[in-house]
Amino acid sequence: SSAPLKVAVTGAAGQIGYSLLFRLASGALTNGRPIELRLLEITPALKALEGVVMELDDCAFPSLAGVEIGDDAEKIFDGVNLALLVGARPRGPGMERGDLLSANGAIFTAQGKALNAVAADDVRIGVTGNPANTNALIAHKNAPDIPAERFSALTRLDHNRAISQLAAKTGAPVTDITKMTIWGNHSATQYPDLFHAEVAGKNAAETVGDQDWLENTFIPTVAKRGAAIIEARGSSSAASAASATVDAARDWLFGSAEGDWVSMAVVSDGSYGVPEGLVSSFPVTTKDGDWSIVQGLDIDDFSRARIDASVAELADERDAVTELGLI
Ligand code: NAX
Repeated sequence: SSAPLKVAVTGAAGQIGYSLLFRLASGALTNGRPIELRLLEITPALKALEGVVMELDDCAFPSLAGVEIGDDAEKIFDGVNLALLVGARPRGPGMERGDLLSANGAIFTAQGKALNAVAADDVRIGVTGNPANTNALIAHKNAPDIPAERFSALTRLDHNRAISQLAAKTGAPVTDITKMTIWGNHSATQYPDLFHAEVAGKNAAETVGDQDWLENTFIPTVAKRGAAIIEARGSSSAASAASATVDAARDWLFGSAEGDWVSMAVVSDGSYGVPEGLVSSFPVTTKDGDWSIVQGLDIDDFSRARIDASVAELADERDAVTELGLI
């Protein structure tokens, strides 16, 4: 249909927002279908956000049907079909993990409730703001009328990083890399899996044939890429995070490629021994706005231990936010 897709972005005046909004407005998500942007920020950031909107105006994007900004989630989320929750509280100096979880808990409980009250019936919610998996869990638990499968957290950046590293190692173009999987948490414990990935249709782990590289170079490089970007650039990944946010939303709404899958952190149904209800990353295929976890993959002992370690961290985070009364 040609009715504009209503897309909310939170933290719109931030670093990721500065890249994401222009990709969305240019039609990268909707393939040219008109898009209406609803931009949520905290009150002190609204002036900066007005400046960003001036720049959006100045692009004269043909697919941008309207922009609304504000600091009231119930107004901004009204009728949205997609909510990209990017804004979050970063860990400040001296902040303990519990402080970080409560600061973000306050944001994601409120936003979950607001989405529950006013979003469109077909809303999909993608969480980029960290700790992404647990923030998605909090939003989901505070939005009882929205089906659990409408919530996801972003592990697509990790997925894209893994594709890029494998392409560089094998000399294959990124388009030859398929069936990449990130399992678990979007954190340093994540498990990028080469045992099911393929390079030009051949098993990636066998093609690489180097367990030492897989274990001691590939996995840590992907898992610690965020820190390497901060070290090099002086600030955290922004354009790549925005690009992954668009990739994830586009595939979710419009479908993953035939013969391939993507990584998304979704509410577990117990697949692969991941406790039901945890928001954990899985290999998924998507079609018509729905995802389904790829079933039947053989998980060897090496992979089992890595998945279990990351899932244990997610269970700890869930227990911590349960104790804080956030879910
Ligand atoms: P910035 O600090 O540049 O921007 C965050 C914005 O969120 C700020 O403008 C702030 O005012 C706003 N904000 C805070 N509370 C809000 C609220 N209650 N409602 C609306 N807006 C609010 O961070 P940026 O670099 O853009 O990163 C945003 C988030 O993405 C961070 O949590 C970051 O850790 C996370 N990331 C997640 C990644 C992923 O792959 N899942 C990778 C990149 C990034 O690190």
